[in-house]
Amino acid sequence: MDVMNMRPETNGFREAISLDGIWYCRADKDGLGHSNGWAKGWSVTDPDSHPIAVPGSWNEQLAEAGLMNFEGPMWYQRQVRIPERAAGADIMLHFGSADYRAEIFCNGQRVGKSGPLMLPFAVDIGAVARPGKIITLVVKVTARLPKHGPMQEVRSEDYVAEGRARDEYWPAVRFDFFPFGGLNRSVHLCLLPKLRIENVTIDTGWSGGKSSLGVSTETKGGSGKLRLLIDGERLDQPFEAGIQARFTPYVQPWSPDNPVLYDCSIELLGETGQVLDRIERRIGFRTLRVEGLQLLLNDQPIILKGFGKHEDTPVHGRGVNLPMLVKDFGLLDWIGANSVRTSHYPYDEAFLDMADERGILVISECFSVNLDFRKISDEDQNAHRSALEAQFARDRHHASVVAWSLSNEPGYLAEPEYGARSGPYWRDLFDYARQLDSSRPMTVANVQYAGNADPAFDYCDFLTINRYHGWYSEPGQLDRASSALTETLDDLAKAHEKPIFISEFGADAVAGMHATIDQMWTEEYQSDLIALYWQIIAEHQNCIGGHVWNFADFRTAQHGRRAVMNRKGVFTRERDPKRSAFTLKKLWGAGT
Ligand code: GCB
Repeated sequence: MDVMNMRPETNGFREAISLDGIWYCRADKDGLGHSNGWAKGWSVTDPDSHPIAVPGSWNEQLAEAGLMNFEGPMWYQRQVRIPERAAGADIMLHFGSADYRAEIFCNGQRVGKSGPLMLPFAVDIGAVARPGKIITLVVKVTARLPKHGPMQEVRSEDYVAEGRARDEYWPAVRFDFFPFGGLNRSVHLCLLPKLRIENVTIDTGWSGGKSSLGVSTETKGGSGKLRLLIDGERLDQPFEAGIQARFTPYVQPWSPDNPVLYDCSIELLGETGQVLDRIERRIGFRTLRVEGLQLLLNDQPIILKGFGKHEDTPVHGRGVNLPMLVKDFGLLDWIGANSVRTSHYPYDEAFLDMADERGILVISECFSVNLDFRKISDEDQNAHRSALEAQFARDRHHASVVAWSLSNEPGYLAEPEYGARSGPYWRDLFDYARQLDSSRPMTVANVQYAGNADPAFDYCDFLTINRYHGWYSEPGQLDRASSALTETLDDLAKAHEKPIFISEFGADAVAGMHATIDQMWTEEYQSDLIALYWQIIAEHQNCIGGHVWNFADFRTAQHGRRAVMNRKGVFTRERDPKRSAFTLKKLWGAGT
């Protein structure tokens, strides 16, 4: 397995061929796929073989085939013709992600597996793929989480160990988002030069009226000098692989008001100066940093206005849905938002490309949810580190990514015995994360029931809190919710000289439900609660903004607390506005 920070790209030196389209899949309900030889492929006319769109989750696509709640393994197959021109190239497969885990087979031979969850990986298929020939590509995907990872999962394995039926519980209790399975992001066949650029790190900044650019590049298959071009213009002398080259190009800063991007090319040069390989990225120059109680973007104070989101759309599930991506950015603009947290996992890179272009400030979150300090092990912590490495490697060159969230709602801190474990855990993890990237603020989203004394706060650059006064506590009581929130903010402000960001607040509203009183689940209650929170955020000296939970309604596992979906969306799952959307549009200055 290769954790690739190398995106599939096509230029004169490398080629990425899309394998998106209709594949075939087969549910392995009895775990007999291997013994049945499915790794070699199967006849797609078999009655239990289904056509399936990639990218896309299998759940809603194949609900009528009884696979809505299927947790995997699901076997995918398609034929791939390896072009004649692949001769002399390294032949790789690149997956945007396979959720949550996958093993890859070519002509029946196992060629690799996925890496950190919800992130890209690549496998070298050169040993099997022959130029001019067709291969049978089979991918075994499971939506079950691994045994170890930076999340608390109520693992179906644990239920089985307790003697209960797996199906009795799955997927009812996993997180508050549906565990959509499948090849949710694009798949590419990549032809790469044998001597090539790998593992590029690009960091940009803007402060004191000056840009900064740090680039480090490794090569594979040999060495050579490298050259950097911005918008086609060469910067300085060629530089060596493996060291960080620093530049201060004459450019304009990137910001939400003026999201200026530049084409950055890195070229690998041969002995006589000829170009052997090239990679291209769109980059922008900006710095987000904390000073006192403020958040400064390019040295100017900024208030974050926006949402926590999910990758969740009808039928696609967690699969990339480009028309909806375009619409969502249109709606962010319409409502006057400037910021999004990629709750609760790294999103498809197309989201970050669009955020770069549209000037949206992104807090990029690691897939770490409900970390359970009662059960935490070294393996879990190692998995957390690897997840951060892979996420930073993929995302750090994006101008829009201005902060990292290392985790959402680590739990059980309130129990003293477990609370004691979390301090050292965060100290080590923040240290490690800052060694990887010291250029951005870092934080962890604290859960309300863990209280205000979270040991993670000591290591956060700004405090991040998810609060549901007026919903899970003080239900239906906006006055009490208001005092409880103010008290929380004052407590935290007293204990820490740091800015505070409310990364989640909101209320469920079923579109079309109305009332003249403070009635939960109505559009009026959701709208009034959001307006109340925003007033408190705007007035509190420590507050650097807030994200409403959630941008849109999203599917969850079935649960008595959920009416099919989590209805905290300001837009419905289809993106129709609820009353709160118009309220926010006014509050965020985007007009009426
Ligand atoms: C939270 C979680 C989020 C849930 C939300 C809710 O605190 O971070 O994943 O969806 O609450 O609506 O319960």
